[in-house]
Amino acid sequence: MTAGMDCGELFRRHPANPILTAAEWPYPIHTVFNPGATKLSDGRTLLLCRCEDHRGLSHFCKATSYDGITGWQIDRAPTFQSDPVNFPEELWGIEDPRITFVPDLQAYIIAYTAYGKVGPGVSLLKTTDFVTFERLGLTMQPDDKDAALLPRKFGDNYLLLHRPMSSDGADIWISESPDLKTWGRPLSLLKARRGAWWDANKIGLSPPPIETAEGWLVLYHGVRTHASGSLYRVGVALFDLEDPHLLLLRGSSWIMGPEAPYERMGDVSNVVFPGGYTIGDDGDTINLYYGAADTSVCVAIGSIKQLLAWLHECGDTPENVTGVR
Ligand code: BMA
Repeated sequence: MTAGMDCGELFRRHPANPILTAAEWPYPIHTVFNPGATKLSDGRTLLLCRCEDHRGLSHFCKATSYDGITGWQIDRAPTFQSDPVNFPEELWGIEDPRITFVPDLQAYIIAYTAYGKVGPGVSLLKTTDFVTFERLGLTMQPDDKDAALLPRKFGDNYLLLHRPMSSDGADIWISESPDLKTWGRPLSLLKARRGAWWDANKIGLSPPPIETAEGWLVLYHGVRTHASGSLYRVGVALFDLEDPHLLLLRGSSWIMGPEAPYERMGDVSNVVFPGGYTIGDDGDTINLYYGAADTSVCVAIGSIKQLLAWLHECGDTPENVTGVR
């Protein structure tokens, strides 16, 4: 284990990228990006995409594909839209869905950003078919985003990772709920670093945590702010399987950053923003779905084994993590 060692990038971009753009959409939209993802019981990959319309407001639209790369069937109208009359927290749209299948409920729980006057907040949706949806409402008070649910209860409670803004910065927190409606016991889980680090001052959960035999792999985005704007990159940490509050390892270098032209240029340049993944039949291959430059949907291929090996080689145990205040 070498603190600060540059261990390189871990995801391979698919040559078909970008796999979805506004040009393919069956109805007028401006951009499509930051999708949530899941694999359906019939083997199809489902992406719940964030689509920005020509007013600048976002809604969700689903696309399904048998191979997760090509042949996308896209809903011919928005799949799920904001309802600002009944849910004022959605006045300016809904953004960045993350999907978790919860076996106990036999349902998908989608955590998303409800964007309203008091700022972005985390809301939850429940669905079994991605056709009809039940709103479970705002979890905690805004400003909060970048949330995903873990797929089962730990003791009596579900656990939600999220990113509240506080006077102390933008770090990842974890909160619990017995019923997905009442949330409490917020605890700081992973802190942004400081200074020149790639993940200085602002981090947030990327897709829902990936369950492995060694623990929960948490991919997170780090935001480095420069004179010319922000750079969104992806890093990785590992948390205990039985108690996800416990950090086991954290990488020091990023594992994916904007490099391809479709990531370097777009509405918001220099952004890779993963929101979902599927795991291959081998139990190892990760298809990581991400928004590129807030403009298109892309996929990059990785491996659970490689991520774990990389963390053992390049990651730091909590007492050795540097750069955090
Ligand atoms: C974050 C989120 C994302 C977006 C990113 C880059 O704060 O709002 O939806 O992709 O900024 O603009």
